Amino acid sequence: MYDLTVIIPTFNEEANIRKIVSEVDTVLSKSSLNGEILIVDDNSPDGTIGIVNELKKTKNNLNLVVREHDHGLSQSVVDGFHQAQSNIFLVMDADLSHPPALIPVMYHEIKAGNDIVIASRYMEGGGIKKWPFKRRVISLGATFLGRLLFPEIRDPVSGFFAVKKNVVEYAALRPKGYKILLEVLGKGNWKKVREIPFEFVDRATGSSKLKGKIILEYAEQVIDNAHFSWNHHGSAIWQEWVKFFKFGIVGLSGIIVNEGVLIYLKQYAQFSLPISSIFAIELSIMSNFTWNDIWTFKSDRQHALSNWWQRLLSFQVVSIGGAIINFVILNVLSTFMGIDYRVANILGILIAFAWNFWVNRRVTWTQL
Ligand SMILES: Nc1nc2c(ncn2[C@@H]2O[C@H](COP(=O)(O)OP(=O)(O)O)[C@@H](O)[C@H]2O)c(=O)[nH]1
Ligand SMILES: [Mg+2]
Repeated sequence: MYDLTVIIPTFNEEANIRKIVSEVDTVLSKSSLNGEILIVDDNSPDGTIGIVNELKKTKNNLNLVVREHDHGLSQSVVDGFHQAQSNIFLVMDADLSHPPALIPVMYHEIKAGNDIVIASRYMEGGGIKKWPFKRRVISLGATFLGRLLFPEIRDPVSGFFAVKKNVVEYAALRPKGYKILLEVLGKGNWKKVREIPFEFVDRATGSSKLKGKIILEYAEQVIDNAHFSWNHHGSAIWQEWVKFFKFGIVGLSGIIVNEGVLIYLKQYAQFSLPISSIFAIELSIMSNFTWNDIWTFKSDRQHALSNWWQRLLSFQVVSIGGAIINFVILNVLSTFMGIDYRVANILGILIAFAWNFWVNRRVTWTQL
């Protein structure tokens, strides 16, 4: 039994395969890890398979799976999960975009109790080198969609990650397309995830296999994962729906506070309308904050912005941003686009609500 299995999916990587295998092997032995290297190849017509078979003669920790059916990157990785001879799987590309030096770091993070460790491009210290503008836009779009499901995870579509066997062992993965990590996050059995930064370097040789069809498959996958969560209430996405729902209830309660305070101050305390309204709005923000802090995001509170004042301030600022969004959408849609102001306002409220939830989730009450 190995300490970990480095799973490398390949398709036509004859120009890179020697180098990646040797670099991974060096890192493993330098860090005294008894690691398996598992190449999962989709029956490449180039020299990849021949080279791996030749390397296998001198490296007995190197294994090869050649797939002949159901061609695809995610499918290959899942086959790798099933063939691996260890309890920790680490997935990385063959084209040297992912630095092998991070392997021991990720391994130790798993050993330290994390279920999933993601090498992230989109966090401080991470980045992407030498990527054409078009690739950046596609990647940011995919990341944004992924973050709608996992607001706290900065790079939910990274191709470089490690995972404990029991996270994926019985998971109903429906691998398709490129983004196997999203599938693992959506359907795997996990509690703790950790991200570490890295700089992605675009391949120097060979060509990318990313095509338009893969983008469509990704959109399908996001919807499938959202749908899956409706029947699996232990999943991270379901927990997110619950928070979204609670946040909505709190928002509705804020309307009552706002209206009640307004009527009280105006009618009984005889304040002017603007003054009454400012107090009413502010009190409803405070009340919303309190309910969200003790109810909606109860489980995130101890890890979130540690200081109560910081959370309150952050919530305030986000709420003001939400109010501005509401205002701008209402006015732009009704004044310039001729949309009925009542409809425009509802749209404004909904978009401001989504903004409030998402930004607060990622800033005010985030665990990371
Ligand atoms: N087994 C298998 N590997 C693939 C397939 N498509 C891409 N890969 C491998 O997956 C990794 C990432 O692919 P790449 O084309 O570099 O994607 P990019 O970095 O997003 O442009 C590389 O190691 C490829 O060889 C596939 O259909 N099957
Ligand atoms: Mg690549």
